[in-house]
Amino acid sequence: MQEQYNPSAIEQAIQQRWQENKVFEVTEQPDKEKFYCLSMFPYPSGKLHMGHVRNYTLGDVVSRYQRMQGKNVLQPMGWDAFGLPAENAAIQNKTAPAKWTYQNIEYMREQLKRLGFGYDWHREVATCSPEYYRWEQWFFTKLYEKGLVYKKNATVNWDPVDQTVLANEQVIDGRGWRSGAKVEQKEIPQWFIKITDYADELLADLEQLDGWPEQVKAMQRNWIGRSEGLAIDFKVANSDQSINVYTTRPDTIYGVTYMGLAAQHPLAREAAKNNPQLAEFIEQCKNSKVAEADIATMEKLGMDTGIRAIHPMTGEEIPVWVANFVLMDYGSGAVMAVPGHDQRDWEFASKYQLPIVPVIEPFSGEGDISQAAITEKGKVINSAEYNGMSSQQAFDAIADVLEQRGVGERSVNYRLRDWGVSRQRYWGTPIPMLNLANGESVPVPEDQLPVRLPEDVTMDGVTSPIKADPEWRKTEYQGQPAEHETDTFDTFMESSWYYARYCSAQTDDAMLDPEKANYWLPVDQYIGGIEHAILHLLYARFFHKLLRDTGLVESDEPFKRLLCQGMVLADSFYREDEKGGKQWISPLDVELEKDDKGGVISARHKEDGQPVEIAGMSKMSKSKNNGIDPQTMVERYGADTVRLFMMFAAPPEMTLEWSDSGVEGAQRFLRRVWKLAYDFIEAGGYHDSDVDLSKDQKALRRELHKTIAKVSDDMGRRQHFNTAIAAIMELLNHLQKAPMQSESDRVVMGEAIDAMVRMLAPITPHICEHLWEQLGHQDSLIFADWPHVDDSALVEDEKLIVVQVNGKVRAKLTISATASEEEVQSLVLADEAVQKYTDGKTIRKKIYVPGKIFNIVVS
Ligand code: ANZ
Repeated sequence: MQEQYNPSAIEQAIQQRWQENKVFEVTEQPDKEKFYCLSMFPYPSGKLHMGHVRNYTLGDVVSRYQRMQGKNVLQPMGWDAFGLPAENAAIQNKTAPAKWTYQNIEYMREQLKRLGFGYDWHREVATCSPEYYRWEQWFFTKLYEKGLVYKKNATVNWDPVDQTVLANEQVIDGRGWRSGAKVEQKEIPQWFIKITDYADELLADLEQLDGWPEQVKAMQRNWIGRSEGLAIDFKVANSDQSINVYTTRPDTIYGVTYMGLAAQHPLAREAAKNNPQLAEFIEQCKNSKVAEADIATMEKLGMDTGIRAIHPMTGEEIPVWVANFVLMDYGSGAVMAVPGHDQRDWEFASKYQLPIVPVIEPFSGEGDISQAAITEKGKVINSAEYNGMSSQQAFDAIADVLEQRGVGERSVNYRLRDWGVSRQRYWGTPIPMLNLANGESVPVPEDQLPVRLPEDVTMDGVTSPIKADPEWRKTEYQGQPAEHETDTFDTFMESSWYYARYCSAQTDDAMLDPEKANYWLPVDQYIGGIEHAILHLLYARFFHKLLRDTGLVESDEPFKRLLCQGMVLADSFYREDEKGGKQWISPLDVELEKDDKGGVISARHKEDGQPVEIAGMSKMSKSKNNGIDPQTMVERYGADTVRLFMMFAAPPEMTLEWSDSGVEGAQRFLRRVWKLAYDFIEAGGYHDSDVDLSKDQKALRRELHKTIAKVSDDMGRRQHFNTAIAAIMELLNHLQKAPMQSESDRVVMGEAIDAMVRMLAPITPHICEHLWEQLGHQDSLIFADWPHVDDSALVEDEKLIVVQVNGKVRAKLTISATASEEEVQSLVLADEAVQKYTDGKTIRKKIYVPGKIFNIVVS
């Protein structure tokens, strides 16, 4: 064995061996417990960043740990390969998006292998390959047949100069990224999937997900946004029309002082016919796209339509306004405005001097209606016979009355909208629909799937190549000319079912082989970034239910346990340029001066030695030039060190601060492990384990088994790998101090090194595999058992009892662990050091804390 630890000499050889022996390739073994560990697949952007490394190290540690528990572990990897960045890169580099993407995949696959992640590569999927997306297309046509897919008009960002639709990312300050033209809102037909049909189930099934962070479940709940309310018809004065509104607060109905209509509301359009000013205002509203999230902060604008509505309780006439904060696609596109108790209504009323009437006295007694709306519930006032009721009582009473009169209906509303899946971009899955001459749309027949996306294209930066090519779309349907849909799917479609495809990646005659899928699913541990807490997870949960209802899987939910890892941060540095702008300097180019405690005193540029400004820790990003390239770190320190540092620096959910000294510390630790094993082997190892152990040897063994117990709990149940590593480090300190001269010394040492190597194996698999072999094991460490706790080793023969007299420590006695209280007492009282303080005094009290402290009170 080499005396020095040299990662580059061992890591690649070991990776090679894993690959040759296909140790990570798995098949279904019905008699063995399975464990499916999945990390969110990357977008093939070009190279890995530290966020990936953290995510994938966590997944690999969990996988290897579970394998050592004897489970049949599946850990796959693939590529979320469609998306806009490939189109931008293609324009910049004058290559086709496909070529750019496949090159990136090749490169990043090698990077993953170099980090030693144990993936079953024969299940690799790239979502841009026809073998993958053909099943997505097939599934979409099945959903169409089930009535879960429909087409409707929806607004898109329209660049009037380039005559093209823009993705949200391509709109910068309201203008097209390329043309600089003011972006307009345009309605075009688009495809939707009815996720709202599953809103109730998506909400209810969150209860099953015990292994998910509470915070993520709360985000899902809010996104689905179930509310209970009342739909009410307000009659329009001098007309037989009425305005239907949805409200969650019928208890405030006596506080309605005006109505608000969305700009696209049919009544608003009608009123605009002979009111050019109103028509112009509506036109303006059309061009400012409002996301629900912006409503609270946007400037509230409106215009009186001249229409009057009749209040259903008081019979009074109230004005009807068009208001920009009312959304057409929520509820019914109209609101009964209660400015006293709704902040949006309050801002609007304040601006246009509409009356604000308080009808609720909040339970807390707090709030000033002249400053802001009082949104808290409370006791009803100014509301005729309902005065004095609570909000809840008034809700029920008013809802009853309006329902009886046939102008109200209790209803449940969801904030969740149907999923618009049409994108006007090129680099995506072609939507498998045909447009017929008569205006109808039909799904592409199954035997004509996949609808292939041409890969050998030139991008002009404006129009999607499949839209620009008049030939591509031409086809036939039942002998009649027809055209292929030229829109592609939202890329969330591909990431909604990849986890299932991995289970049956080689199946080429079906989307999934149910037998295989049901063996592996659900995923036991899913790991990824919190940025996917809402949409990706919601869509994947939705798809799983769709797969279930198509008979392809049996479970209700795709991911049993979820871990969202924290961000990776690094120090950032800058210099100001002449214009006062910040020039960000890579941490690799900066030399730090530190005080004795490791605190940074100053920072200088390595090149010119001149000082640079320290901007503190922030997320590794291009904009702050503080990304640390994993490749460079692996080349410098080896994969094991990078992995160890990542797992040691913070618990998984917390942010992780990159630090050079931390990485070096990780490397030093591995050197010490290596050295200990080297010394042990040089000392001759051991040959006869049937030896009697001394007190010290037993104590060391106890230390070892205490560590195994803690590390097992930290790694398995708590998933706190950093404290597991800390415990192993402590164990190493003990081992380094222990002798190796005698055979019995080495018996204990051998057991300890063996266990330590196994405990570190999930985290630093290369060095451990090498040492394992050097220690004389024939079989790979990959399939070794996790070390077991020997309970008998934990039993202590003797205990240290602290003796206090009148609260002061006067003696420490080592007493047999099995001694009874009487025996302990007689030994304590007979002790010379104790007698010095008790002689000639009266013992008033004796208190024994078993195995720890003996208290004596004398006077
Ligand atoms: C009167 C009222 C009084 C309201 C009050 C709230 C507080 P959630 O909980 O999100 O479902 N609303 C209804 N349709 C709307 C639309 N198309 N655009 C904008 N706002 C709309 O919200 C339901 C509430 O949002 C409804 O209850 C309505 O305002 C508003 F003290 O009605 B409320």
